[in-house]
Amino acid sequence: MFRIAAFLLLLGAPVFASDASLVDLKISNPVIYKAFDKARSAAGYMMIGNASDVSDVLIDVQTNKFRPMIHESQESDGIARMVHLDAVEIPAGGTVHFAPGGLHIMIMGLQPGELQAGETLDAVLVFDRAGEVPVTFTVEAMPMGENDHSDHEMTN
Ligand SMILES: [Cu+2]
Repeated sequence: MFRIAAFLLLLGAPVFASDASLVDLKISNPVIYKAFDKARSAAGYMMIGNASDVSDVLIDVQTNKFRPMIHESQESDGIARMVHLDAVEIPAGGTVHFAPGGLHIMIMGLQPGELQAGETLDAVLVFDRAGEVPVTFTVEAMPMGENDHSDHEMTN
C-alpha cells in the first residue's frame, strides 16, 4: 500500500480522491485466455481508453472469487518473465492495451473446472479517479500461437 501511495504522489495525483466526473474511461474487449482446460492460471486482457484530459491510474482489480494481479511480461536476455505492477497509468487521451506479451491481469490458483471457455467473470477495476468500474470478462481458449504464461519465471 505504501508503494502505491508513493507512486501516486510522484504523479502528483490525489490519493484515492473521488474525481469520477473528471474522467471518461472506456473498457473494450475484456477477455480471459486460458491455455488449456486444466491450466492453473489464466490471463485477462482488454483495452482501457481514456477520452478525458486528465490521466487516471489503475490501482486494483477485484473479483468475488479470485485475487487477480496486474502483471507485465518483459523479456531480457531472451528470457521472458512477469513483473508484478502496483499500478498502471492510463494517460489523458490515451489507450492502454492489456495484450499477450505485455500487460495482463493474472489469475492464479485455478481449481479444475474453474474459468472454462464460454464462461464469464465479473470483475471490478479500481481507478484512482474513476473509482470502481465493473467489467465482465469472457473466457476463451488461448488462440493458437499465443504465449500461455505457464513457463514464465516470476520475479518481484
Ligand atoms: Cu502474469
